[in-house]
Amino acid sequence: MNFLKTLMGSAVAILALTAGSGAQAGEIDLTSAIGASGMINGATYTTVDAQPTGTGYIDSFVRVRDANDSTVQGYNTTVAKTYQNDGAENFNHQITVGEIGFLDLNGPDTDGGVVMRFLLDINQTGANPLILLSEVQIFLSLTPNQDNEDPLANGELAHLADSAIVYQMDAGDLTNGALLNYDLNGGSGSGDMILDIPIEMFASAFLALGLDTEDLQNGAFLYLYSRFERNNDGYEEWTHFQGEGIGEPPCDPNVEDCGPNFIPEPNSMLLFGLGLLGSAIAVRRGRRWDRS
Ligand SMILES: [Ca+2]
Ligand SMILES: [Ca+2]
Ligand SMILES: [Ca+2]
Ligand SMILES: [Ca+2]
Repeated sequence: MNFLKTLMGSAVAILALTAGSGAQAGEIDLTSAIGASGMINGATYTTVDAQPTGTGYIDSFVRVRDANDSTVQGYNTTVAKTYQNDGAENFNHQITVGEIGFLDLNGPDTDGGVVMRFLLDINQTGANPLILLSEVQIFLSLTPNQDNEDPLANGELAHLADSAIVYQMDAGDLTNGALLNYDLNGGSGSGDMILDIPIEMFASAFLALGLDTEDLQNGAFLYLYSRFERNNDGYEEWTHFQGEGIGEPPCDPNVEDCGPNFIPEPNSMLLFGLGLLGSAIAVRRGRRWDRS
């Protein structure tokens, strides 16, 4: 199919939909209940239960922290301490569109619903559990692991080379934000909020970077920049749900596991390797066969 053409048509529809629904502006309050949700500039922010981790922790690709600063920011790169990203490369690194992939939230028989889904895990003190996610910028770039940390004026895009913007929370309204409550999901490593970015939003970035094949699109490096205010205590970190790359049927969470990646503990990793991995591969192969 002509993917880009489909995307552009859908993008126009989404823009019209967003404009017509009086898209929420300003700060959305997600502090009171699991399942609370709000939309900012076409992306959906939803608080979630702790994800079932077994014994593992989420396998983040960007982790931001500095216990002494109330405002922290960062994007995924292996260049340690770019802005306030954590120095650990295994939790701050390049990632591609194809490695994250897409989910189809309403299944293949219903139009739309195809998103890239991120999971945010926040860590605050019990005494001061609220934190404000005050900016999100998602870019595609041809160059991984950049290190520009120029000071950014409010609303200014991060200075990333060879890049095109996919999504900005603060586009059109600097007061946009999502207020979150650590106490809804006490503890670390299992997630507090999901962010859904519709696939249609990628179209203009693909075009701007000249990525006109599925392979090129899947190979584009994705940067997730975020900024937090009222920060205290431990780090804030992002991972993603596991979707399928462009050209594959998106993962359908109604019938299969598209959950976030976790880091299994060594003993569970062994069990996984001996048994579950084999059946998981069989299931995934079966799914592809079913749909081809
Ligand atoms: Ca669908
Ligand atoms: Ca948490
Ligand atoms: Ca903001
Ligand atoms: Ca924190």
